[in-house]
Amino acid sequence: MIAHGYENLAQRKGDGVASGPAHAWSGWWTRGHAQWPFTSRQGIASILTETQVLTGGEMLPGFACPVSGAVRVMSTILITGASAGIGAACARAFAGYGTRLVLAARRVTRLEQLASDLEREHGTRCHLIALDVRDAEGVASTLGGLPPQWAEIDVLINNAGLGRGLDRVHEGDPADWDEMIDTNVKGVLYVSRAVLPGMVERGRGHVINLGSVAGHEVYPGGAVYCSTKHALDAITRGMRMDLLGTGVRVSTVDPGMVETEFSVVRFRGDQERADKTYTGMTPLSPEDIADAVLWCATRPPHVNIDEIILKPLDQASATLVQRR
Ligand code: NDP
Ligand code: 8X3
Repeated sequence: MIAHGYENLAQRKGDGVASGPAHAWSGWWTRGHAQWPFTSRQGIASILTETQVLTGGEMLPGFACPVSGAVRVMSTILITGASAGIGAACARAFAGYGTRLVLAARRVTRLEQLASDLEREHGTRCHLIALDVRDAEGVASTLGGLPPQWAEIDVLINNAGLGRGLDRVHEGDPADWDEMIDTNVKGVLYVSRAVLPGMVERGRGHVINLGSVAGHEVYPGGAVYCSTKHALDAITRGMRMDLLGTGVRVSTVDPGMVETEFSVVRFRGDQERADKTYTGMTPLSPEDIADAVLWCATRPPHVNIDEIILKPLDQASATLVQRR
């Protein structure tokens, strides 16, 4: 089996994709609809050696190298909103797996710090882009103008998003509504529109959206934020239908309460009010979410994880929270 995949790789370089968890001595070598598991240390080593020879030392894009340390998964992952919280945690998780990262956000200084940490800790190669996902033209030109070595995105993590306030509809500020809708809904569409054609052309790729329990429930003061996450849920399901048969996977990871800068942003810098959100309960960490995102991305090629909903043990619904 291993020899078969090896021969295909030798004959059709660049045509195959393999993936597998970094901590395990197993993976899937695939070409077209065919798949071969590889499970032995010896088998992986010989495939990798040949791959490196074929590509002049560069690993094939998307080729997973389940050998800790020396070899890397060379997929390219684009993460929006990578400057904080869940996006930054995803960057760390994927860097630990050995991928290359395109990190996007408005606060580039933060991206620079993150990239420097990842380079030092994991040897990760990062490409940083200043991106406001609300800017349709900026998104199209920035993502359309990525340098060739960064242009082939294997996994898009649509994470950038925010809530503004907890006002009742009859008291809310329309500027807050615009910001949430423009970021959480239109931003996802703009970025996906720029990235998806390449995935479809290559016949592979994965879009992972950051939804929320707010996409499944509504809570007082959350009418507009919840509507954006309900819209995102519809976009995710519609995308999966539109992309059926293209080889592109579509997933959504929908968390409950996660302690990040989300509440500080929601309450416009009021740290005391933000802290009260998590008082007396144990929220999820950004790393918990990144773990779920990485798990979605590392399933065998024929598997699509549609949706993961994860909440703290102390949270039973959007509004029912156990506090001590
Ligand atoms: P954070 O506030 O910690 O991070 C939000 C990220 O989004 C930042 O990196 C920010 O970067 C980026 N962002 C915001 N607006 C824009 C924009 N216009 N253009 C580009 N980037 C932008 O929040 P979280 O990490 O918690 O949130 C990440 C995602 O997870 C969001 O979609 C959120 O709705 C979702 N979520 C969060 C939950 C929680 O409890 N925390 C629960 C469920 C879902 P910058 O400001 O530098 O541009
Ligand atoms: C963000 C968390 O609790 O406001 O999606 O829905 S919550």
